[in-house]
Amino acid sequence: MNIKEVATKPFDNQKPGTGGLRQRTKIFMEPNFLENFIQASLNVRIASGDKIDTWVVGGDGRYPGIEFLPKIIKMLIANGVKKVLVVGRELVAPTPAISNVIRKYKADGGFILSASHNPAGINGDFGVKVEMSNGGQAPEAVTNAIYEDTKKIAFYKTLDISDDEALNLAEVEYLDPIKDYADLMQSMFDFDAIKGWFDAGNTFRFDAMNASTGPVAVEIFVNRLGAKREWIINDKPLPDFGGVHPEPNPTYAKSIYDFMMEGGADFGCACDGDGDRNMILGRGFYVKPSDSLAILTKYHKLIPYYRDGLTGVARSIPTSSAVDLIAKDLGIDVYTTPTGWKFFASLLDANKINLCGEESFGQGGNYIREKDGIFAILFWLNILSKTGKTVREIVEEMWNENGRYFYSQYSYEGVDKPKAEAIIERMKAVDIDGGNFAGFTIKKKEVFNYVDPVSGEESKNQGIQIFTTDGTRIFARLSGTGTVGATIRFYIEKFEKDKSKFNVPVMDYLADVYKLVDEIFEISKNFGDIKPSAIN
Ligand code: G16
Repeated sequence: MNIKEVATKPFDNQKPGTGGLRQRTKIFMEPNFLENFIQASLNVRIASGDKIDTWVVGGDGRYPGIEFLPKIIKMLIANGVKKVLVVGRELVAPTPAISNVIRKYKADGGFILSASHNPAGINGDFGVKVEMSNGGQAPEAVTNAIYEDTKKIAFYKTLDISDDEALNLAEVEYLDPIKDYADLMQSMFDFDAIKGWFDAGNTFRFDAMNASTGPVAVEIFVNRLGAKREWIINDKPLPDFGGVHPEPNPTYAKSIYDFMMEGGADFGCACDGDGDRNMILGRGFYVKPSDSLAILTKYHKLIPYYRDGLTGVARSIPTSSAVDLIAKDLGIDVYTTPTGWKFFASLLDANKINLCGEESFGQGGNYIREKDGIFAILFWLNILSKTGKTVREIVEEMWNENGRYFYSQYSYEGVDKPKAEAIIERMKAVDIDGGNFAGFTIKKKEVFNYVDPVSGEESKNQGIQIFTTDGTRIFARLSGTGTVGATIRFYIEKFEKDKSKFNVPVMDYLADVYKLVDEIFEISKNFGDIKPSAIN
């Protein structure tokens, strides 16, 4: 085959964020933008002596992934890849299913064409997640090296053949994205018990948000578990996700949220664009992702896969401390990592943990190296079917036993970037320990720096953490997944033991903490009369 080198020039906007490289779709479509990033990723793996014999390419079906596929295949083969495993003819599969393929077929790495929960289409976002042989995202050392390579790249390698020829090369194999993943889930959860829960007349609603999880959800919930077909909504994957913002939270998945708040079904749930995030809802009840992680930890023994127990659990540092109380009861370790699923990978690889999760609507385990929306939903269904309790009962019982962490995550999305960065920089530098603000006394402020307990790799400046003397915790960081301006995220929590207060609405309970954050971070002072665009 004719390998050719195509001259190219570096772009200055190819720094990978929390979950791979994300940019506006139109930027990704600029000549050589995709090619440069793919080549840089391969250069780094080749330079470090890694094998790149087998490579997986998958995606969440967003535009223009399928058009990018032949370009990527040509580059992979030209760079020495011997086998390209494409997940699904249409390139539609949830990220966790793609992670599973990498592990199952012992691939050396992969590319997932997805910008996750970001909107899709020509006016939306596109992205590439770079995956390692463990089925997890490249660690920071690798993404930093890729970024350095993008700054000096001079050419990329490709094949001198047509797109059609590339798609039909003998080296290219197309895999069924659904069966392997559905089989994996069936091997982990008690499908008979869940089927019994549906047979008993319990009602369900799953919103695939017009994205990648629809076909898998139909196979698992309807074909294998007996849910009614009409309970799976927005299940046809569309290249622009039908214009919705596919982020499963009360702000962007408002229709299923409202449906469930009005008591529409016994259990409701949704997944994001690439199926790694989930939202859990009971009849008239919303489960915060941090509480969800604590519940999964508490009930893990009901899940066949976890029958032998947990080795340890992990949460990202901005996630609420609810899981810590459960872990203490169980006598297992809790690790706290920076935001980003890639930080869990080394702990999972070393078997220090086998369950983990984040406030950003994600939980997962050691069977793959990505978070997994359907996994969390099946986990909940398994718990409901085994306990016979409702979602509300399960969560309220945990609060009654352990106390409740009132928790809120809220974001100012797409704000002026220099201003947002200046706010964080000022807070890093300022000495506020012992100071009084909005009726609170600051006990301690610190910058969160992380050292991976397995690899020793250091990740500095992962956010700002503040404790007040009354036990309130505030965490602040800039999002690493946005593509326009900057997004400032705040995470606040306060522990309550008094049961009579458990039903106070979260926003009322934490009202004075929102004011405190505004005052110390000078949000209104900088942005005027601004309201958070998403509040969970
Ligand atoms: C990605 C990472 C998650 C992380 C999230 C944070 O999620 O995989 O581990 O929690 O980003 O996003 P941000 O930096 O915007 O707060 P995803 O679902 O977008 O791939």
